[in-house]
Amino acid sequence: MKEKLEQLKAQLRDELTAVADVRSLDDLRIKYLGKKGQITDLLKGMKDLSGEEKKSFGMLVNQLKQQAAESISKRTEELKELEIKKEIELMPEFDLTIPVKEDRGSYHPITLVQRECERIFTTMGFNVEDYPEVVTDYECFEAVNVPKDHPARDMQDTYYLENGELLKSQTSAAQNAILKKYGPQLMEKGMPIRAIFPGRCFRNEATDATHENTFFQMEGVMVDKNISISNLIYFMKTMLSEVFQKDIKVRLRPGFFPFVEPGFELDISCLICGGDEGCPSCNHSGWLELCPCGMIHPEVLKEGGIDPEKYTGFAFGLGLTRLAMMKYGIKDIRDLNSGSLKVMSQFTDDK
Ligand code: FA5
Repeated sequence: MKEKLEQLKAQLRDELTAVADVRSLDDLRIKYLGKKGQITDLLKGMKDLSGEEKKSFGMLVNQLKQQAAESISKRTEELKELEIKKEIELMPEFDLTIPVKEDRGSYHPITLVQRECERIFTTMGFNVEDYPEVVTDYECFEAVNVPKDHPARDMQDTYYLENGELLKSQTSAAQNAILKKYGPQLMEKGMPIRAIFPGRCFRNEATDATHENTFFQMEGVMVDKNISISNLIYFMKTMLSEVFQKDIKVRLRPGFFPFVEPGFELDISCLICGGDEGCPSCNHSGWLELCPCGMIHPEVLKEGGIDPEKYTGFAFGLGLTRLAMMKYGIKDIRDLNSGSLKVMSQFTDDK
């Protein structure tokens, strides 16, 4: 048995030196240390030895087993390093001075209209604000005059987290924080609050050509002394004529939102069918609900720490995703979330 042990040791040493790649080393490991390997066989063969022999021989075989494992792993490391070196030698040389192919991607149509709206409103003195997508029930509803049992909650079902927070169903969720942030800062110095806050909204609803469960809105608020509906109409008109760079047919009709009084629905004539015939993109009505708006409800101002006796303001909730549809002639809103490069790469920033 001892002879066999010595013979195995020498044989393993020779084979380890001869082996030239990592994969063959693995075969070698199986040959010696695998379930049916030669060293394993030696251990199995010990059953016929006497007690004392078993002890001394067992120790030697275990030593050999450990040495074999160590030398195989050492050799594996050596060979891996050699293989890397060989690969590096075979690599073609790089010429860093060769000009790269400038095949840049394009911006998503929603990003394009969002940036355009931000540009338009910042030139009119508005700040652009960011706001989280996960909000509390207070931010999304209660702070904007929609208490827990209000029927208007039925219009905006959304997705709830286990901790009771929710994915915001409307950018109005940021109104209260914005009023609180800018109220003391600006109003006490006699300056108006002017802010827009674009953001992704979520609603648990059936999708169709104009409804998605994930879409973008851009909220805007302006608060000062003597702000009236005419200011609201001025800003809405300016925004639309700048975005479309042409006259757009618009209609303003009464609309109910608990956070504004009075409230309006601002619709634009469908730019896909021209507004005459009606099509799936405007729900066959010729008009598209784009930007509900109104005068901020006194309760919302009060909750935001602003005295409604002294100040008034307007708010609007522009449907950015629908605006992108109209601006770029996209017939189905679902294309915008499709991730299809074929569809999305057609749009470029024409500014
Ligand atoms: C609101 O979300 C109000 N927070 C807007 C508002 C703000 C009113 C401030 C008054 C003052 P509404 O649910 O109608 O309102 O949504 C506003 C706009 O978002 C719609 O006109 C539409 O353009 C867009 N929108 C709403 N739901 C979807 C949807 N499922 N898919 C795509 N766009 C949508």
